[in-house]
Amino acid sequence: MPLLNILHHPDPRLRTKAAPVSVFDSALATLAKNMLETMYAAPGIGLAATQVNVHKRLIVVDVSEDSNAPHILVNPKLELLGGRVAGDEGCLSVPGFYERVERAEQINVQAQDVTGAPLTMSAEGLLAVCIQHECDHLDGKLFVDYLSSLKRNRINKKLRQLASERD
Ligand code: QAP
Ligand code: CO
Repeated sequence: MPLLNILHHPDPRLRTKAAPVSVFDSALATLAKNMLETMYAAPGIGLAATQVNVHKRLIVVDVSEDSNAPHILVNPKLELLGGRVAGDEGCLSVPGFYERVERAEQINVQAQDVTGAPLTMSAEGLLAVCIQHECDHLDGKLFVDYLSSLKRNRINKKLRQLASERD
């Protein structure tokens, strides 16, 4: 199975708002499978379709120790419940940087599975944080948007530098 290419911040394509999925075909299932494989290979705990330059509302997450609890969420809708947690977040599209971000501690999620069947789940802790982070990607939002402009500008500068050294 091929690994997908991951876009890196500040690529403007990461700012695209993803469209709802309406066709639940084998191409969608293949995309979800390849996203999981790409996430595990990184290694990472979450990946949104936006990050592989597919602008559809699809995320994959797995925060388990043994990489054996994948969630594929299509057209996810979040309900933020009680509690705030602050934790260090990273992102496969912002490689090498981890910063403190505050999120809701508990959430409910309404989504569809890869066949289009409705799916609901509740999550807390790291899983809840990861789902919120990935859903942000579908709206063109990155964790660096929550940081001070000083921190964000430093990260932008460094990543531009690294990108220019590569090509
Ligand atoms: C989102 O991020 C997340 O910088 C998923 O060099 C992360 O999987 C939510 C990664 C933390 C909550 C907490 C990042 C891999 C992976 C890097 C990831 C890197 C290699 C990030
Ligand atoms: Co991310």
